[in-house]
Amino acid sequence: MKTCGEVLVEILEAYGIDTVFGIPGVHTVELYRGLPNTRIRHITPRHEQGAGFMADGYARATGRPAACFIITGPGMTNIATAMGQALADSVPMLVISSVNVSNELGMGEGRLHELPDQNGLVRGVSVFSHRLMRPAELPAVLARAFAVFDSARPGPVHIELPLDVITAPADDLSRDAHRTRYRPGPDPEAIAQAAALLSGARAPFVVLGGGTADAADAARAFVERLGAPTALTVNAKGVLPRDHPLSLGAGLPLAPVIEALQTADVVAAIGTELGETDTIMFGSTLGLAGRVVRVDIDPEQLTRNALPEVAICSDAGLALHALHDALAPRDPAAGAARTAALRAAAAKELRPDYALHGRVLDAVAEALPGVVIAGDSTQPVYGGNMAYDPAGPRSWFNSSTGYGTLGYGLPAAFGAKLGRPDAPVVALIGDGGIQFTIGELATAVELGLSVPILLWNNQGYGEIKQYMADRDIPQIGVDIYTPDFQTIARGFGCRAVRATGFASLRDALREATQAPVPTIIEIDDPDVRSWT
Ligand SMILES: Cc1ncc(C[n+]2csc(CCOP(=O)(O)OP(=O)(O)O)c2C)c(N)n1
Ligand SMILES: [Mg+2]
Repeated sequence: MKTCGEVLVEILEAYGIDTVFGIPGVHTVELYRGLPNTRIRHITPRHEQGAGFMADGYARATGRPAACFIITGPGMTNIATAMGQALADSVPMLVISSVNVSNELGMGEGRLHELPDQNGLVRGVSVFSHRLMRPAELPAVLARAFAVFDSARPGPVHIELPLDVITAPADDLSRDAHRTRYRPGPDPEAIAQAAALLSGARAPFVVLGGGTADAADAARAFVERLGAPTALTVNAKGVLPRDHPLSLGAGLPLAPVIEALQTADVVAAIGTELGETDTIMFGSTLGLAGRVVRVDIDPEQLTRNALPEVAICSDAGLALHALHDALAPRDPAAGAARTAALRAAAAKELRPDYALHGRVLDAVAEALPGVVIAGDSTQPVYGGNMAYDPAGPRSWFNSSTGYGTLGYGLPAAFGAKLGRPDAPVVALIGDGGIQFTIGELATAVELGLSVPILLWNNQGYGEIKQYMADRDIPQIGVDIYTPDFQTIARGFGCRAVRATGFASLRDALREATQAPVPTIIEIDDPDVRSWT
């Protein structure tokens, strides 16, 4: 007789889950009993936050969700931050956990790992959090989770199994996957209205968001037909080719581009929440003067940060196809000229340190064609958000957007490498951020991941130090003790080198992708300014 825990992994396999990140405990061992009967690979991180960040990196690099197996209580509080990041950036992730015995929940009797209300705690960082009360609920709740991943705005989903349910007999359950397999398409009336509005625009402007990451062809055809300058949010980077005449590249947060967006007579915002971390307008509102067309798969997102005149609730790719077909072609020359002028104006606004970060990242892309860069929340990531244009989608993502947590970049790169083993994958993280999740180096050594880790060492919490200085606030708590990362890396079994110039960086990167373990490539911030 198979238990609910055993059957669960069989159903996960039917849904195409091939990787699970987890640290087993006495409450989750029943999930492991059935694993050898499947082709699912189990990865053991060193902290549940690492599990969540790895699952996030895996999903962003591949577009497919991974699962996490997490113990009751501390496992769930540990992964909550990673779920918060995934929720903010619409990243699919399936978190399966245990919870205490169902008829004792909420009693506060001090059971091992007991929380007063685990379900309630996790609800705030998930699309939904379901407590499985009997094995028979399993097929329906997994179908619901995958309906979110396949056909809605994705995000983390949590399913918790009470200890008595995880061990309950479940042999009779169907192992079939029930997938929605469709993407909701646009209403023809809304498309007609949007096309009329866009056709009449004097100087339209397009913003593409992360919702277009898998709709690059449709996005390109649409903006070419409309002939509009097009800005990309961080999570849409690479959707238009970097040298496309209508692409504003990474320049969205720069003042001339923001101003063009704010003053355009018609704006088309596709698959974006128009959030403040993409416009770097912390605490202020974007304020669009023009008429707005929005496309989003989530109706609530259609109303956030800018109320649209035409709201199209649809998959981005399907709506872009329909809009393209409904629009009469416009002369692209005017749009291209506006784009070139905006690009030139934006380049002048780019801070010199951010321009330098862009050059460092261009050197990474030159050394490693097709590179995927998973970044943390560190200065060269902010710089890259404004100055680096990756060659394609799903190849630049970081935790400076949305939830904005530290410690993401290292495990996210490892997760991305597990999802795309043939692609060069690089982590970009600061000396502060890496200390949040540095234990995951052991995981990557164990797995033999050839991941170069660009460690941006400015001896402290540089961005916050600068922020305090700019506001005349005493710089307290930002000059932290800097350990010897070279020795630490070697102690973990990693390689460790220093980059001393652009050529040395390129060589180090190429060597690191051939190594059987991760390589820390340390870049000293003051030195990099004199790199040639
Ligand atoms: C979990 C968490 N704690 C605190 C912060 C606030 N914070 C944002 S950037 C930053 C500095 C990070 O230092 P480092 O990783 O060395 O990057 P640097 O700014 O020096 O380039 C801090 C403390 C945060 N974003 N996330
Ligand atoms: Mg630092």
